[in-house]
Amino acid sequence: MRERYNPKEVEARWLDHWEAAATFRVQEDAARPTYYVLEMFPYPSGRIHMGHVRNYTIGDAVARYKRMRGFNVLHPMGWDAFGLPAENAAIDSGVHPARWTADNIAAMRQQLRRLGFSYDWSREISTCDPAYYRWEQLFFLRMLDRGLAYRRKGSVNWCATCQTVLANEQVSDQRCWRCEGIVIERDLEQWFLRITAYAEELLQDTHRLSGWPEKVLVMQRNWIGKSVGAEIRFPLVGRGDELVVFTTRPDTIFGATFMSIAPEHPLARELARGRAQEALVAAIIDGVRARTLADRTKGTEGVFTGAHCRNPLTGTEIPVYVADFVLMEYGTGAVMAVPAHDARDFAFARQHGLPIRVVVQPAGITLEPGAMDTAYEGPGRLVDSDAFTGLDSEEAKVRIVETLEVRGLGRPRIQYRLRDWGISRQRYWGAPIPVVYCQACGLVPVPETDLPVVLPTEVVCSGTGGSPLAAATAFVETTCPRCGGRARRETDTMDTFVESSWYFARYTAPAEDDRPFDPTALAYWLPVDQYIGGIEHAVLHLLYARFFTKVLRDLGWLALDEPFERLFTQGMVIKDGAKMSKSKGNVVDPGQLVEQYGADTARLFSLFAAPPERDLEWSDQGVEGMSRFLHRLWRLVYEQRAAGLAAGAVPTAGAARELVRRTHRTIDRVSTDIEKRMHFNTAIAAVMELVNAIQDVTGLPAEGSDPGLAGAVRGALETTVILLAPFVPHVANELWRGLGHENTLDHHPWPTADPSALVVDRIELVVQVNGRVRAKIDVEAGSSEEALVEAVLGNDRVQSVLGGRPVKRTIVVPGRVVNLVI
Ligand code: ANZ
Ligand code: ZN
Repeated sequence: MRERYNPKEVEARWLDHWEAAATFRVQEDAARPTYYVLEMFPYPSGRIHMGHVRNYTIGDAVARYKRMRGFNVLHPMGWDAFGLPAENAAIDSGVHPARWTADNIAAMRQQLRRLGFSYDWSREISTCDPAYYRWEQLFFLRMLDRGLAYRRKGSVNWCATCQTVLANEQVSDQRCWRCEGIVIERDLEQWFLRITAYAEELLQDTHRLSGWPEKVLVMQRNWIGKSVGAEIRFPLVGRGDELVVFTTRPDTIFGATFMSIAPEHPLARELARGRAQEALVAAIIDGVRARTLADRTKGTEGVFTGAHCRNPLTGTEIPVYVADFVLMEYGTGAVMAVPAHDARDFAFARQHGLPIRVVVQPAGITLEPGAMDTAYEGPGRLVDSDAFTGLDSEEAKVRIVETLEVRGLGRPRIQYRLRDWGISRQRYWGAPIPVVYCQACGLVPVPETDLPVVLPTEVVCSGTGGSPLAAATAFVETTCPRCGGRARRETDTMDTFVESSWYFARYTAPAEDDRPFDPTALAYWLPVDQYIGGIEHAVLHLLYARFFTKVLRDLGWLALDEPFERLFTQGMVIKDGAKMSKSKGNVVDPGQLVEQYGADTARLFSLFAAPPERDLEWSDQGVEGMSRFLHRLWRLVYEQRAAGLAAGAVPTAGAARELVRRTHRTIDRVSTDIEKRMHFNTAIAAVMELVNAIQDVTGLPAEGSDPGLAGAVRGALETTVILLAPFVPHVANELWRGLGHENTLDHHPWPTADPSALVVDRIELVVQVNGRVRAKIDVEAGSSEEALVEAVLGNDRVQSVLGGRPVKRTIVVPGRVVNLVI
C-alpha cells in the first residue's frame, strides 16, 4: 500500500481486476434470490454528461449494495441506438449514421467503464443491431395480425424542421421535443399501435404500482384521461341522419341551446352546403388547418352552419355551429353546448348571442342567466327538466341516460384522452416496418421467416426532406411474398420508443438468436426490481413500456403484467441555478472530473451532494471535499497499517466500547438509509462521522497499550471501508486489501448491526453550580464534553438556578460531573 492515495492507479487496478475476473457477470442460479436493477439506457450521443453519471451512480450503488446483501444481481447496460441525431450528424458532417453511432457507443462505453459501474457487459445490447430489432419486427407482425398494429390516414403532428411525424408525447406546447420547432397538423398514412385497447388496464394497474412515485402515477392517469359519460344522438332537422355527441353531463341536456361540431367533422361542410353560410363555414374549416392546436383551443371562434337538430328529449330545434375549439380527435367531434353549465359554451354563447338556459341550481342561490358572468359547472338540483326536475344532478345523469337508451337515443360511454400510438417515422435511422405494398395484393406482411428486414447501409442522408430510405431503390424494390409480383417496401421506420419499450426483457437473455426471449431467464429475472431514470420519461417511455409488457404477455411471450416493480426518478444536475446544458454553457464534463479526481470522487460527489430525488447543485468545493475525505481515509488506514494491525479483542469499557457502539450505529443507519429511502447522502454522512470518531481516538496514548481500543479502531475502519464499497468501490477494495484481507468487497457480506450495541447507555450526571450540587440529569453515556455542557445548559432546573447570570467557567469530569462557575 502506498503512502499517498493515487486514484488513477488504484482505479486502473480494480477495473482490470473486475474485467479479468468477470466479477459482475451473472447467470441464473435457482438457489439465490435475484435483484434486477436497471437504469434507463442512454442515447449514444457521443459523451456522457453529469446527468448520466448521477443516474448510473445511483443504480450502481443499489446494485453493489444488493450484491453484498447476497442477491444475484442483474445490472445490464446498452444503447438506445436509433434516432434522429445520428441522421442529423450525417447531414452535418457526412458520417454515416451507423459509423457515427458505433463510434459514439465505443466512446461512451469507455467512459462508463472508467466510472467503475458494475455492469454485466456480456449482456450489452444495441437497438440498431438487426439481432435486436428483428424481434421487434416479429412483435409488429403479430400485432398486425391481431389488429394491434394498423394503418390509417390520420392528422399527425408534423415537425417541419425535422421533416417528420411526432407522437403526441413528443410534442409539448406545440413544439418538437427534440428541436423545439413549431409543430403543425398534417394528414398522412401512418402506422399506429393500438395502445387505447389497453387504456383501462393501464389505468387500473397504476393503483397496483406501490413502488412508483405518486407524481408519476398521477401523470400517467391524467395522460390516459378517463371520462365517464354518455353518447347522445341529436336527429338533424330535414335529414335522415343525426349528430352524435359525447358528454360527461347528460344531466344538463335540457339546457343545450346549440351544438358545436369540429371543423374536421364529416358533416361540417355538408350541413352548410347550398346555404347562405356555405362560404363562411368553408373559411373556418380551411382556416383551422393552418393553426396550431393550442391557438385553436383558446378561442371561441365559430360560425352557424344554417342547419338545426332536435333535442332528443324536448324536440326543440337547436342551431348547429362549427366551432374551432371542438376537436375531432376527442369523443365524437360534436358537443351539445350547455352555456349555463360549461364555461367555454358560456363564452361562445355570449359572443354569438345564443340563449342561456339554467337547468342545474346549486344549493343556496338561484342562478339567473342574465346575471351570470360565467357558467355554473358544479352539482345541484335539476330545474326546467321535465320529469327529471328536482333530481340531484348525479342521479339525473343516470336516469337521463337510461331514458335515452330505452328510446335508442343514447347510451353510456367511457372516453379516454389517450390516443393510439403513432409509430411511423419518415426517417432512415430506425427499425424498418416489415411490410410491402404489392400492386396486386395491396399491403402484405413480410413472412416471419424472412426477418429481419435489414436497414440498408447504402443511403444518402441529404436532409432535404422525405425519407432517405424511399430513395434506396435496392431496398424499396422487392417482390411480393404472396404473388411474386413487383412490390415496394414500406419506407417508414419505427419510433425509437418502440425499441425502449422491451429492452429490459431482452437483457435477460440477450444472445438468444432463434427466439426473442428465453422463458426460463425471463421467469428468473423479471420484473425489474428497481428502475431508475429521469422524470422526463414519466409519460413517454414508461407508459409505452407498460403497454408493451401487456401486449407481449397477451402474445404469449411474457408472463407478467407490469415491467417495473419500483421506479425511482432522480433529480437533475444543475449549475448556477440552471439545468446543465450545452446551450446554457454550464456543462461540467465528467471525463475531466474523473481525470482530475478519479471516478470514486465523482461518484461520491454525485451521491453525497443531494438526496437522489432532488436536484443536485454542482459545486467545485463539494467535489474537493469528497476528494479530501478519501485522502484522509487513506491516510488513516495507512497509519494503522504502519502501526501494525491489532487483532479484534472485544472491548468492554471506555472509548473502545463507545467506538464499537458507534460502528454498529453507523451500520444500522447506512443500511436503513439505503434500503428504505435510497438516501445515499445521509448514509455517506454517517460514515464520515464514523471516520471522525475513529480519528478522535487514534493516537490517544491509550490506543497503543489498550488492545481493546486498537481492536475497536480496526473494526471501525474495516466497517467504514465495507460500508463505502457500494459508493466508492475502487478505493474501498484497495483499502480492504490494505487492511490485510485477501478477498474483495464486491461480494463481501454486508455487515449487520448488533442490536445490543444500538441500545444507548444512560448515566446520571451531577450538575454543580459553584461547587454545590444543584441537579442530576440523565445523559447518554460517552457523550462528548460539548454535548454534556449543552445538555446541562439546556436543562430547565439548571437555568432557573443560574437565573440569567453568565457562566464564567465550566469544569467537566466526563461521565460524572459538570461544575458551572458563576
Ligand atoms: C355537455 C356539457 C355540459 C359538457 C356541461 C360539459 C359541461 P372531459 O371531462 O374532458 O372528458 N367535449 C366533448 N367532446 C369534445 C371535443 N371533441 N372537443 C371539445 N370539447 C368536447 O370533457 C367532456 C366534455 O367536453 C363534454 O361534456 C363536452 O361538453 C366537451 F354543463 O357536454 B360536455
Ligand atoms: Zn402481391
